[in-house]
Amino acid sequence: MNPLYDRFFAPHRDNKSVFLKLADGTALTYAEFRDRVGQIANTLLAWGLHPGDRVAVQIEKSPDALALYGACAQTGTVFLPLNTGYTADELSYFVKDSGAKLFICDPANAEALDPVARRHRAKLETLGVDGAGSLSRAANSQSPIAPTAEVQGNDLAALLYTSGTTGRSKGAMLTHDNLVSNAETLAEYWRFTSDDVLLHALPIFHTHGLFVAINVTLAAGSSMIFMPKFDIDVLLAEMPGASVLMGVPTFYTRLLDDVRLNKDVSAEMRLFISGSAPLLAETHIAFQQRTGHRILERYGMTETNMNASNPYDGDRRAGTVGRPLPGIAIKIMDTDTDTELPQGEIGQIVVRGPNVFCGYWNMPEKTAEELWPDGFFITGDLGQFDEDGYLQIVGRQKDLIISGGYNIYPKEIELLLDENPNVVESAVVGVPHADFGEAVVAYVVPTADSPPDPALLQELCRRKLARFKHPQDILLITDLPRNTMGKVQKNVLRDRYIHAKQSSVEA
Ligand code: MLC
Ligand code: AMP
Repeated sequence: MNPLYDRFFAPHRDNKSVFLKLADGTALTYAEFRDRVGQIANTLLAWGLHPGDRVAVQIEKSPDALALYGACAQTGTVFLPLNTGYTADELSYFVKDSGAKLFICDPANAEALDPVARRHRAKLETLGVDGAGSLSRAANSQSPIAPTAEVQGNDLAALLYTSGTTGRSKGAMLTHDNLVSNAETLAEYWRFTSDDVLLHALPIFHTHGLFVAINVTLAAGSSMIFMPKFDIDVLLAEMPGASVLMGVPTFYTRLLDDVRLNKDVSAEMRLFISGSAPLLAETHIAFQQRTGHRILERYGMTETNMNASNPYDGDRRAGTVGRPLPGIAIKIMDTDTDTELPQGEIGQIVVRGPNVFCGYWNMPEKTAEELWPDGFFITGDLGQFDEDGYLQIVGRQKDLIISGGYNIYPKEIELLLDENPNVVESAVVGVPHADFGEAVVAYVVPTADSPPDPALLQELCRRKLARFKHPQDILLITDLPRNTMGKVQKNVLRDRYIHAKQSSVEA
């Protein structure tokens, strides 16, 4: 038995229908894709990988990148996808912490990442787009028929790192059963069939673009228009030939900013899905007015896959994420007393179901804190249920910024800024951003004698952190505002920044 491979890859062995429509106008059938999965699986075996070994990958979006995911499933190895924007410093932590046996990167980065792989004793191989790289080359001479590793439903299929409030990233361990159960639930809930054509413009190193988009497509045998990245011109040009779009809210605000979005261009579409960050009710309403489509908003996270969704039939309510998905329980808890709150009251959202991960890699204490013995996981999000059972997310208890659908933990940036000898302390906050929803701003308290140069601090961030984490502003401040408990009042800093911006615009 091998739940992920048996369910999503093996059945397509003789399936001659199209799996991927590619940017160069070519297409890949399911059968061709499954053969490629087999060739890459044989390559992993030839390289000495065993079930349970971690395969860390930082690669661009390509058919072979997807086939590598399938090959990890088939060989029982653990797929560890990493954001293509991460710097060598960031990657070093993931390779070390996971104990990855194999690290696959883009050929263009191989030289720079060789020291990282050597330091942590990982074998470094490459995979580029268009068949470049040592993995693709090695796979070309392998048989498409590979042995399928015997794994159980509770064995690990993937390790996805999510940053933590302490600044240290945590590896969320996702099992075969987690991934299979959630994709099957979603495919049915959103009525996916083999007639569907999904517009795939998301990155494939996160839950949204990988497990939601790819697994749901594989589960239903649908096709995908597989775009290298979000590109508004390509998206609008392809829309008449597609039926579903999955996107973060920035996709929808950018579409609305484009006059070419109208009822005609979206006439063949049956479903627009949004998630990963809050979709403003005004975006939902404007989209409906322009296209006649009601965006279906859902709620999920790395540790749990998808938890709640607006209905396919029935009322899709703007500003809510719908009801718990079938088989998934969601409760609203009082954070002080750990008791469940009645409908209508705001509290911490906790989730239980076959979708919920089995813990953080090598972090038993952290796992025990957030994953209770009764199976409920503390999401760190705050919400309330309305009288019809629709969940509304009203805020976050965790200190987190979401920019264009990417999560940024302020603590990670604060720790970096605090390393500068001329910085006493710092506070990083999320401020409204018209395109990305939120942007990063850092406040820094300088030492009395020699204040740091904000330009040098920016340079430090550029060197150490992925682009999407860079502060748009770094500002000096004499003291951080604190409440009576001594906790930094980030809301005060946020308001101060917004107010200063407004004043400068008015002036
Ligand atoms: C790009 N930039 C960003 C950014 N994306 N900065 C902050 N936040 C982001 N998300 C930077 C670029 O490097 C560039 O810098 C500048 O901003 C302008 O870039 P752009 O060309 O306009 O951006 P683009 O490449 O079009 O990307 C925007 C985007 C992309 C929204 C399409 O970020 C994206 O695909 N986001 C999806 C994230 C996602 O998949 N999240 C799912 C997580 S899973 P410069 O220096 O070049 O000007 C999860 C669970 C769940 O959350 O529920 O789904
Ligand atoms: P990640 O850790 O990248 O998986 O991000 C998960 C977080 O994204 C959740 O805990 C929420 O805070 C946020 N999120 C996901 N979907 C939504 C949504 N529809 N509305 C608001 N926040 C969301």
